[in-house]
Amino acid sequence: MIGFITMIGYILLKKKWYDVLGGTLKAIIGMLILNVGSGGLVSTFRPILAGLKDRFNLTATVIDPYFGQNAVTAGVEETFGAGFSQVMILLLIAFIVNILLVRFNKITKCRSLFTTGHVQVQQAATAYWLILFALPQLWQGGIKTVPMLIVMSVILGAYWAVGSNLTVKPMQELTDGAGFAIAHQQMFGIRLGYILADKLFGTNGGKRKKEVKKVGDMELPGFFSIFNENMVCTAILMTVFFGIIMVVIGMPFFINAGSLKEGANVGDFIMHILTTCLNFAVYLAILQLGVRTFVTELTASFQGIADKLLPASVPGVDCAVCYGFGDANAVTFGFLAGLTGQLIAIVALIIFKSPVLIVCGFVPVFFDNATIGLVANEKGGLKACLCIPFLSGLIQVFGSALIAGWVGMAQYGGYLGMFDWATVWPAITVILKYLSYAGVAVVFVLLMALPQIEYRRDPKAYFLITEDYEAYKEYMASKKK
Ligand code: ASC
Repeated sequence: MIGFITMIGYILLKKKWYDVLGGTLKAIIGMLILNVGSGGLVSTFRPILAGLKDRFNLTATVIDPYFGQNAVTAGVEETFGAGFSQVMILLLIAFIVNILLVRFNKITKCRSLFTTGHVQVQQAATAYWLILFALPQLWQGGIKTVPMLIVMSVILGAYWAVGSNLTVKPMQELTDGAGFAIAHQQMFGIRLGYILADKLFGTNGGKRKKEVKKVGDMELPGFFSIFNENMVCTAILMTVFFGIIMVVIGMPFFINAGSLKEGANVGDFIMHILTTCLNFAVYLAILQLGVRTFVTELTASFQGIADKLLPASVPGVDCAVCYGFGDANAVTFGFLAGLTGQLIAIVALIIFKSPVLIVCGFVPVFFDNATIGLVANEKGGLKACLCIPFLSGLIQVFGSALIAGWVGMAQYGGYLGMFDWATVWPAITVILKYLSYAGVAVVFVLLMALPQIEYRRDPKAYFLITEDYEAYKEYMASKKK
């Protein structure tokens, strides 16, 4: 998808054929490098967190996009006998809705296009289940499912357009105008974190005189100065956190899983813990290299699309793309704060004997909270970078427990669990469930109102921020005087 968009963009900019080829290859390779990094993180650390479930013999729902997708596939086939193909049609129509909303952004004010394919598949599957749960009367079977798919697509497509649009301002500020938005699973979380960080810990839109101490501004003395170096910081913190978790899970688990040999001793176990944990820093470094490789190609070529096809728009990309910007340590701090929040929430579920138990999955706890922490740090400094992801961790677990239990996904063992899917989507499901068809209109209107509200606060700045960031900064500075 990223390669295709880059190619179209450069062709529209009338670049020479070999420049189109070179740029497109660089964009694809950068994206593949990013996938090596994020895939490595996920495949190494997901089994460890999921191992907690086996260690304590819990019947629990894992919050993770892949577990969620498997659960939905199983549930949909069992309940409706419909296969995954309907989900793919839903995805396609929703994507067209997103394109149209951006194409007509003089009216809709939507400025960003969702390009993160794997996330679209996961979300289409989950939205399919949630909407059918709320509006079972939509289900007619055969050709009569067309109206159902259209209703679903309008809601999902509006969520993609509006959600990624909410991240435009936080991302332009974080990256000093790199020209992309986030198209992922915590887009409302990003904007909420941005607003809360500024209001609670920052200058409150310039109204409060205050020096915001960001993660990168900290001057750590003596021994602690080594934490200023991102690789060292990540390596030490991950070794402590995941080291403890791995010790708690115990050696037999890793022997069973095949990552330690039969008859391994304590020394082997310690070596395994060290290499696993240090690999966190390795994958993070790979991920950032991938970002640097493709971001400039994608955003430069997207100019062609913004000029000719989708005016004043930016591409919406994977949340990991922003880890190449801002204070690198904010990624690590945000993650650890979110993990702490999730673990506390899980203990609370156990203590209060919740009928649905949650186990944290790596993807929500890392990618949501690292992203939210990075944005919060930019606005509200270190305190925001720790407090807001902590809160988000609590919300992810409690929100997911409620929705997964209510809609019956918990019994299939997984739920998507990312921030927006523990907050915004449960709210959408409640509205649809209680207002029925009128709820569809209510949800659509509420979503579409968000870009309108942001636009009305400053119509000139609103499109300038994507069209010409330098001019936007000058304009904002002149407004302050
Ligand atoms: C997700 C998902 C992933 C990660 C990845 C982060 O939601 O399914 O594999 O986040 O996109 O880079």
